[in-house]
Amino acid sequence: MENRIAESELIINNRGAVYHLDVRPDEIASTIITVGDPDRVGAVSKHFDKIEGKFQHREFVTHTGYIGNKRLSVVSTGIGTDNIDIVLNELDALVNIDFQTRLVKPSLTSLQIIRLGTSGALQEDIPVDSFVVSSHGLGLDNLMAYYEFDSTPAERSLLEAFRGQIPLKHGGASPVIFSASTQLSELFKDGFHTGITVTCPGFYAPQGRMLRGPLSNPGLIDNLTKFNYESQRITNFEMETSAIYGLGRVLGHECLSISAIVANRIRKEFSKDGGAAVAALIEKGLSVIATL
Ligand code: R1P
Ligand code: URA
Repeated sequence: MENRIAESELIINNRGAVYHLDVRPDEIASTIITVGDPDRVGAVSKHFDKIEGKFQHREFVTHTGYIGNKRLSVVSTGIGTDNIDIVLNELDALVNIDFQTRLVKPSLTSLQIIRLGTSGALQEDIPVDSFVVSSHGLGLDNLMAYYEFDSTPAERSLLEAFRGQIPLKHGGASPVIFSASTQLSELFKDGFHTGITVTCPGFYAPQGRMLRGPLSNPGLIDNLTKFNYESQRITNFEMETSAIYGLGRVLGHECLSISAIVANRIRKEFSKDGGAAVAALIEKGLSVIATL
C-alpha cells in the first residue's frame, strides 16, 4: 500500500506498543510532561488524582493519569538530544500514525509537550533553586542537522548574531535555534526567569567544565554569558531543549522547556538541595499544566 510505513521504520512490539517507549496509542495523553530522570516520573505522578497506567522500557518510564478531569502523561527521556529524537518521534507516532494501517492519519494531533528539567545558569542574577523558562533552545549538538525544518526571520537573526558573537573553535557544532511555543510561554511568566537556553551535547567540556580533559573552547562560558542581541540573553544550559523545540517544529507540537537551576556557573555554586528545587518546580508547573 502506498505510503505505508514499514515494520523496520516504525517498530511495534507484540503488545501493539511503540518500540522504545513500550506505550500503546490508547495509553498516552495529549498533554505530556517530559523529565530527564526516570525517578522523576513518580515524583510527578504522585500528584495525579488517578493513575491509569505505568509503562517502562530501558530509561523510558511513562505514567498516564488524571489531575481532576485533565488527562496527562509524564515520560522520562534520559539524558541528551539523541534520546529526544526517540521520544519525540515515538510520541508523535502514537497520535499521528495509525498502528493498524501504518499510514499517517489524515487529521493530525498537536501535542502539548512540557519539559520539567534541571539546568545550569549562565548569569549571576539567576540563582540556584530558581526557575527558567526557555524562550529559545539553541542547539550546539547536531541532531537537527538530520531534519529539514523552517526557521522564522527572528530565529535567523538571532542565530546570525550568535554566530557573529560566539566563536566555536572546532568545526563540529553548527548551531541551530528554535523558539518556544508562544501559547505555552504566556502561561509561565509569574515566578520564572526567561531567556535563551543553550543545549549542549555533553555535561563537561561542552558546558565548559574541565575536570582533567582540556577544553577546546576555554572562553565558552564567558562568551555565552556576554551574548546579547536586542536585549535577549542566554540564561542557562542543559542537554535537551533545542531538540524538543526543533522536533516540535518539524512534527507540529507545542513545546515548552522549564528548568530548575541547580548550578550557577558564574557564582560557581551548586544547589544545596536540588531535589527540593525540582519538587518545587513540579508543583508550580503542575498547577498550570493541570489547567491546559
Ligand atoms: C544532566 O545532569 C541532565 O540534567 C539536565 C540536563 O538537561 C541533562 O539531562 O536535565 P534533567 O535533570 O531533566 O535530566
Ligand atoms: N544540567 C546540566 O546539563 N547542566 C548543569 O549545569 C546542571 C544540570
